[in-house]
Formats: sequence, structure tokens, C-alpha cells
Amino acid sequence: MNMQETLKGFLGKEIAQASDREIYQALLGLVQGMAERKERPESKKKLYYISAEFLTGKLLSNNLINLGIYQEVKELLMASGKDLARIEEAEPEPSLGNGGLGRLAACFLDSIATLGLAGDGIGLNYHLGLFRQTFEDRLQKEMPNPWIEENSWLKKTDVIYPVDFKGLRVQARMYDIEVTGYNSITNKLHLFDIDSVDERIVEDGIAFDKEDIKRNLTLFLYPDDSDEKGKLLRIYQQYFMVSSGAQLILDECQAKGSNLYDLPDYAVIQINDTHPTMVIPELIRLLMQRGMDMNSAIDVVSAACAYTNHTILAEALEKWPVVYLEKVVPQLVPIIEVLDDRVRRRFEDESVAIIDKKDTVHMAHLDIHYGFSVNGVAALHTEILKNTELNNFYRIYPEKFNNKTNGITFRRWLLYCNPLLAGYLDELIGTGYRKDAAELEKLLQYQEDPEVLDGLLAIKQRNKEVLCAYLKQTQNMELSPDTIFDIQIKRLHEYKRQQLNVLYLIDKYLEIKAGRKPSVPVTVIFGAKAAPAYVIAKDIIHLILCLQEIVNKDPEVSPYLKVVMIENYNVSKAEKLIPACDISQQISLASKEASGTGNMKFMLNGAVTLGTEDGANVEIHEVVGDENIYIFGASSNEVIGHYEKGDYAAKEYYRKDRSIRAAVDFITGDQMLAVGKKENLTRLKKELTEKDWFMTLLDFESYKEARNRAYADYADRRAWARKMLFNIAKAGYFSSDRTIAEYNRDIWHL
Ligand code: 26V
Repeated sequence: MNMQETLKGFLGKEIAQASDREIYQALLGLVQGMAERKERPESKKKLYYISAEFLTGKLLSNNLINLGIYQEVKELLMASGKDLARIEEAEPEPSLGNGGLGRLAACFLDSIATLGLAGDGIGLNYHLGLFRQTFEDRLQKEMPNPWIEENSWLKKTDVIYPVDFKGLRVQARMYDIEVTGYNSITNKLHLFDIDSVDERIVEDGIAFDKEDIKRNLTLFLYPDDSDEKGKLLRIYQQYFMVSSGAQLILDECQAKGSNLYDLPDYAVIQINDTHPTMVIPELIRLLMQRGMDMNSAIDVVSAACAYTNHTILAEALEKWPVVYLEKVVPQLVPIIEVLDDRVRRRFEDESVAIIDKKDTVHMAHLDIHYGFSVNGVAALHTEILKNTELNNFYRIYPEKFNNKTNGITFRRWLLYCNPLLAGYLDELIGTGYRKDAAELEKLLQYQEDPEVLDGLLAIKQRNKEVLCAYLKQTQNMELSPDTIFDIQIKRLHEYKRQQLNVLYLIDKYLEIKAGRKPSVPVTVIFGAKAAPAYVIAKDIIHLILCLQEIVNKDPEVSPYLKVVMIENYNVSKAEKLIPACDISQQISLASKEASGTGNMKFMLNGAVTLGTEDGANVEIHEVVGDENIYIFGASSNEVIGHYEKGDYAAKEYYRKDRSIRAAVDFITGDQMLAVGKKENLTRLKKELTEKDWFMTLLDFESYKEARNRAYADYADRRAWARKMLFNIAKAGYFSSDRTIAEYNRDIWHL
């Protein structure tokens, strides 16, 4: 049967007669059928990528591309007057992740399947993804974000495992999502759930009864854990995930003939940050239950587990009080005590203990002692782990430490989101780069070719027009594609320094008011969600929204500068914003951003980075060279030095630098207070002048210089296009196919 007949079969009517929703549902069925019939990798050993988050984004188009039928389906629909882009709008977006860590896991699954490796994901089937963000009175409001429909990508299975908590047994049911590789095999994402979850317990906004475990266990992604109840719920979620996952792993290995002593020949378990760490004691417990002695169980598990660290922020390193574990998973406590005891017998150094003097379990320490590999996610990050944050561990186990610089899947972040650029690349350098990203370097032969340079500019212009139309439609914003598109999209966090971007904009606003008009007008776009309990992050959103109001409504300023805050930034919005970007803001305080992956997506789509020497920016700088990136700010060594000496004083910068003082004072000036809330704005100003833990003011002057230089350079269109070309040509290294090949070569050995 041809595609048209198959699709009509699913629809039960002519395509032209069907609604967008019906066509979406039909394509869902068609894709699932094709994915199911695809080959599965045959191999003795399998990777299990355990992660509390898989931020897949919408799945329809990505699957059509990977199955090689995107173009065919698109044309077929067009012939019946249907637009695939509109049909995609009917798909609810699974937001099962907070940001970089979850999106990385999704890119990895794509690359694992593309490379034909046997590797499945294990996670949780949250009914409500990361909250949907709305703005009311220029403040963030959080709303529930459901994504599961009657007919969804989830396939209910009959696989059920019992999971025991203190005084409560639940039945974990496995749901599967097919993970298609690009012209390759299919793997699975296993998401565990319980049948009794009840969405009706959600009250006003995203509030709910945190103690009603039967009804809330998989209800929300990362519920607010600012209080004890929230923390206990996270322990419930984490243990539920790892216990079900561990039972699945052992069953699959035994079914393939493992006697469990040879488990590491059948399974390798990649622990994505510390959220799945309890898989280590849980596997030990289950192996003992299946008849193994404890010493052997510890050895077997240690040879099968590998850990990835994604942050050095102290507040993000998980530590669970033993008393909390006692309340939820008492069966793990004696095992963790034995693991701690063994460490204490070998090492006197208190800083490497698992259970500290305050009876708190350091999850990362468990991973490092009882896993065979520890990796960071960019070269600089791994060096900081080895030399500073985890130095005491590095000195014990130098052989365990390795770097795996992050990557992104080019299927979603180039072929899908930027078809114009992908099509042009096909013409210029052939389609080989689609499977081997290193081939993008062939583009370098065109660096002096005016026709190609103009071609790249024309594509960027077109993508900016498309984005303008979208923002007009969705947010009723009037924007001009004939301006510089300068974009910062990522979670709102002080270390990422959206506030530095804002201070620059205030400074620019004041300059324009003083009569110094920029030569090229600029559109500055933000997109960011703040954690619901993160007060200062929400204040920064308030500041951006107030500034948007002031700047865009000022007739003297708005012809030169516009500020746009995207509502509810998510994966689909990123797919629309990134292809239209000229300048990519990657301005974290050096040493704080473990890698960043947005930086790679922008580069691949021909944006030029304005960034600090942080995370993977360092490696982007290395491959594109000084000419094709704007680097500014204190180095990570300087920053680490300031923290060690405690000698950074924001007040001094505020006092001594007139433009800093003017910009900071503007936050609580009359104009701001006329549109904003005094409490929020005063709190933020105080934070910036009296604390400024992430050293915004330290980098202000060099940021301003670099950003102005970038704006000035933009005017020479051909020279700018050459920078774009270099960025695209050198992006190959940041393909997640390369990252996954390295994980496999050094860690997984599949
Ligand atoms: C978690 C938390 C939770 C508690 C409050 C503060 C806080 C701050 C940061 C985090 C980050 C969790 C880990 C994470 O998402 N790391 C990101 O991982 C990406 C993929 O490796 C990487 O590109 C980003 O640089 C890194 O921030």
C-alpha cells in the first residue's frame, strides 16, 4: 500500500476532508506502526540511560525525518491542501525536562539509535510536564502543562513491577515510546507510571497535596522541593524510577542468559546526574534478593554503573538526610551505611565520605565511589571537576575521570528546524553531512564566494521574517526582520546572567535617550522560565517585562531597540527562534555553565556567539577562532580566585562606574516603578549591589565593549556572512553523534 492509501486507511476518509487534529492522530498511528516494524539492535550488551528527565519536545516531525518520509508526507498533504506545519501544532508538547540536562538526554537517544547502538532510556511518565508559563501584571504565573491524550506516543505495556516504600507498595507500569534513529534502527524510551495518579488533585495553579503519594507520584516533573514534603516526594519519585528500572534491567539480562555475576557483560547503566543515584544501592539490594552475596553484588554493580556530572553549583548537588531516606526507603539505608563504611575504612579524608557528620547522604559521592566512570560535559567543566570541585576524588581515582563534551542532534536542530539552510547545504556540499557532521567543513571552500555569502544572508533574512510573522500572530508583537536579532533563551538563573543582558539594555536605552542612536537597529529576545520558588529569578523576569514595556512604547527609542520576552519558552519555540538568530548570548559567569547546548544549536544555524570563556563556549572559540566569536569577561581562573579570596565587592563597581550606577539605579527609578512592582525591583537592585554572587558588575564593561563591537561588525554584511559560514562549517564537532561515539568508545563498549 502506498503512503496515501495507508494514511487514508488511518483516517477513514479523504485527507482533504480531515481536520488537522485527525491528520495528526493518523500520522501518529502510521509512524508508530513503522517504528514498531523497524529493526532492533541485536547485541548481548545494552546501555540503559537512566534519567529523571527526557525533554523530547514534539515527536511527529522528528520521527518522519528519521523514518525518511518527511518530504513524502509533506507533499502528499500539500496535494490535499494541508500544511504539515499546521498539523504539527495539533501535537501536545511533552515537556518532561527542565532544560539542558533533559534536552541532552533526548538528543542522546536520537544519536544512540542513529548510530545503531542498543540503548534504551529509563525515566518517569510525568502526567504534567514543566509548568506552562504565562505573564500576568508582568509577573510569571505557573499553570499545569498536560500532554497525555487518549492517543499519544506512549504505548501501554503489560510490564509491571512492585515497588515498595515504607508502608506502601505500588505497582509500576511501563510505558514505551519508540525512539527512531535517522535511517537506522529503533530503540525504546521506557517511562514508568502508576495507574492511580489523579490529575484532579491539582488545585489553583500548580499546587497539590504533596503527601498523597498514590495520587501524585508521577503527577509532576520536579515538584517544588523548597520544603520537606517536596523533598520527600522527590525521593519517592527517584526511588520509583530506579527500582522499576533496576528490575527491568535484571530481568532483561537474565532473559539473555546472564547469571548476574556477569551483569557488566550485559548492561551498562549511565546515571544522568545524581537523580538516579539510588539505582546503585537498589541494584545491590535486588541482586542480594536474587541470591548474590553482598560483596559480589557491590563489585558487579560498580562495574556496570557510570556517572555524568552536569553542574558544579553547590546548591544543585543532591544531598538527602538519612532520616528522609528512612521515611521513604528504609530498605536502602543499611546498604548505604555499608557503602559508607567501606569508604571510611579505605580513606580517612572526611570530604569523600558518603554519609557526612550531619547524617546526610551525598549522592554524587555514592556515584563516584561505586561507579567505574565519572564524566564532565565540556573540557573546561571536566578540568574544574578534576582540579577543584572533585579534586579529592580525582586524586583517589584519576582513571575514572573523563570528559565527554556535549552535543546536539542535527536532525532536529538543523534538518527539521532550518529546512532552508539544510537544503542550501545539500546543494553546496552534498548530503553527506547529514550522516557525518564533520563534512560540514566542506563549506569552508566557499568562504570567499560572494554568492554563497549572500545566500546565507538571504536564508537568515527569510527565517527572521517567518519568526516575525509567528510573533505577530502569537504575541501580537510588531518586529522588523531588518534589525539585528540578538537572542538569549535558556532557564532563568542568576549564573546565566540574564540580568547582565538587561543592564546593557538599560544602558543602551539611556544612550539613545541622550541622542546617541545606534547605526543598526536591534531586536533583543529573551525566553526563560524561572523555578517557581526562585524569588530573584522571578524578579529578573519582572524586570525584563517592565523594560519591554518602557522601551517598546517609547517612540524615540523603539525604532532602534525592541525588547521581547517570549511567553512559555519551550523546545518548539527554540526551534523557531534559533534559525532566526544573528547573535547568540552565552554570557554565564565563567566556570558556572557546565557546557551549554543552546550555544551549539545557534552556531549550527549561523548565529555568532557573544560569550564568556565558559562551558563549551571555550571549545566553540577554539574551533571558530577569534574572528568568528565575541569573547568577553573574567576567566574561570579569575572567578575561582575571587571566590577563594572572597574579594569581589559589587558595591565598589556600583560606586566607581557611572554607567553601571545609572543602569542599576534605573531599576528602581520612576519610569520602572510606574510599570513595575516596588517590592520586586527594590529586592533585585539590592541583590545586585550588595551581593551579586554571580559577579554581573565585574563583567559589565567588557560585555558592553564586545556587544557594541559585534553590533558594529554586523553592518559589513559580507564580513558578517563569513562569520556565519565559519560557525556552520565548524559545528560538526558538536553533533551528539560524535559525543555518543565517544561515550561508546570510552565507557559503554557496546
Ligand atoms: C539544578 C538546580 C536544582 C536546584 C536549584 C538550583 C539548580 C541549578 C542548576 C541545576 C542544574 C541541574 C543540572 C543541569 O541541568 N545541568 C545542565 O546540563 C546541561 C547538559 O549537560 C549543560 O549543558 C548545562 O550547562 C548544565 O547547566
